[in-house]
Amino acid sequence: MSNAASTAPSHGSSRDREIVDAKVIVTSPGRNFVTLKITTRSGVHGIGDATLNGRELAVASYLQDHVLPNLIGRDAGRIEDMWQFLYRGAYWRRGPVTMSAIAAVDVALWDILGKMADMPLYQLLGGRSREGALVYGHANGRDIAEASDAVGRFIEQGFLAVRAQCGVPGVKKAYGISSGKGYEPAESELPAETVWNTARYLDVVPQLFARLRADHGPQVELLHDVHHRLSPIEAARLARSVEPYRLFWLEDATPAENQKGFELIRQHSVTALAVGEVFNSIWDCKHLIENQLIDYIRTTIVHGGGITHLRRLADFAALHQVRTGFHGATDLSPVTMGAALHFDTWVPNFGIQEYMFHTDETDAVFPHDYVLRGGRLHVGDTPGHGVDIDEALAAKYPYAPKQLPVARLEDGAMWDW
Ligand code: CS2
Ligand code: MG
Repeated sequence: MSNAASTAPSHGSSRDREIVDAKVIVTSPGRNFVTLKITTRSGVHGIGDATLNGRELAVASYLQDHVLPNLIGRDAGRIEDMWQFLYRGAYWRRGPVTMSAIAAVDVALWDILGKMADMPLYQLLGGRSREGALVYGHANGRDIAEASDAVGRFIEQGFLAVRAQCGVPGVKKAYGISSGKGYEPAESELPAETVWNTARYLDVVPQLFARLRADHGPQVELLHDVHHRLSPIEAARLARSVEPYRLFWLEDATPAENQKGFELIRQHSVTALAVGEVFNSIWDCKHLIENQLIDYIRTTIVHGGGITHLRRLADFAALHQVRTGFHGATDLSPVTMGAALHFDTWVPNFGIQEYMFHTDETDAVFPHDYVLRGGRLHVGDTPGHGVDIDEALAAKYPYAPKQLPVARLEDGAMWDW
């Protein structure tokens, strides 16, 4: 940039950085995404993801009706001040809707800063700590044999870490099991109803991991997501029963509203624990982290207030030997994936990054420069976070209401999903 022609736009003054346009784009290329696009007077634009699965329009409205009017005329370079303004200034703090909206603004501003500085985001954060971010893929099967085959296919593709879920005998639609072309839980306009049986689940999971170690050996990292289905003592039993198979982590073993539950798991097991994809702020995990009740924190950029807040959370976690393991399901758009990968490339206490393939339609709407190589995702050197939106293409995929499923027990009572 320093030797750019004199006709190149200037970004030096606050007038050049003035936000002149901000808009919310809702698109559904295979699934719904909410994206914020902010443009400065000097013509630089940045984008941020604001997708909250099954509640997309609540965040779109929060941005449209309550945030956008505050952006116009402000200095896009005052990222910290903007974060404080939207967080403290709103009076109503935290919560997934608010924090996703704040994240969208924050990520768009970091994207703009990168473009103005002509630097990739990881460089702005402090530069590379690693060459690529270790990722885990999702292997699902209706039964143990099918799940093991699926793990094998990931290993053949070069994955070094794989999350494994399998059907539970006698349970019709278990969590994480695809109905055919890949796993996308928000499939219907009204929530699909699934039935849950804890006893059968607790029997099958150790058998699954025994088989996976027998079939695939000790090298591959294996992960499992309980999806908040167990009580603390059930979670402790599961964590103990899978110890011989050395899981990389056991995720969301029990709902985290009651954080005491994690002490109970810790008393009984040395299986590594991950939690936090439904958290929105450092305050949601402060107790878990400072008491070393977890090993990986999964809160990611889009639902946790953006890079500005996640940087604080990661630094706090580092003090307690807790590593990052960002959520990365398909409901997090490529914009979040791009931003997360820059963060992963920099953050010293990185653990792993979840990665599910987006559909070709989604990839076309959100052109990006990250690539998967040797089981790791690598960011490019495009200034900013390296992800853009093709607005003309996005307009071809109108919003289609979809909600996440719910779970019930066999007697019909509601259960945790
Ligand atoms: C899951 C997600 O990726 C995960 O670990 O828990 O599939 C989650 O259910 C969805 O992202 C919910 O939107
Ligand atoms: Mg999960």
